[in-house]
Amino acid sequence: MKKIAIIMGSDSDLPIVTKATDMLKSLDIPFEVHVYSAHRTPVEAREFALSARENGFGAIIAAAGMAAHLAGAIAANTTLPVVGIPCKSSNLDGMDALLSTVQMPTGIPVATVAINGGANAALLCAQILAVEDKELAAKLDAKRASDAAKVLEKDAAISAQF
Ligand code: RP5
Repeated sequence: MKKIAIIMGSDSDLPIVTKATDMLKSLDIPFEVHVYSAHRTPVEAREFALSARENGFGAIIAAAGMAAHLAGAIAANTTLPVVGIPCKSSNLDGMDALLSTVQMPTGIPVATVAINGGANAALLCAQILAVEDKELAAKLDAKRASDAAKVLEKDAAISAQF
């Protein structure tokens, strides 16, 4: 199976990234985690992106806050799918990072999840890998069924109160 790369702009993004690593672990998907910044370590971020495909990665998650150019900078240097997580880390409640991540120019896409959406970033990468992996697709189907069953349990509990 291909690996997932998770790059964060700062170690202060780790609480959001942990939501992604927890989800990847639960699906037995191999991954690596790194801190590379589009602004503070642009050379390292670029070199990682340029070599990611030959290093066995199938998709890259990029998590950053504030002027969040990391996902776009990674995407500019690879044709692997890049999933951006805008992190809430400033006085603007994450809107700064959301717009910086999602508003990519035509030709260099970044699949942007919700502000702080670490779990969905991992699930989207899992779904990308599952296109060619029936075992992983079955795990994703099972998770959906389990999640639905939990909601129906809550429905039964709530409706019984009224
Ligand atoms: C961004 O700036 C990082 O992704 C982080 O979300 C934010 C703040 O970084 P630190 O000042 O906490 O290192 O580049």
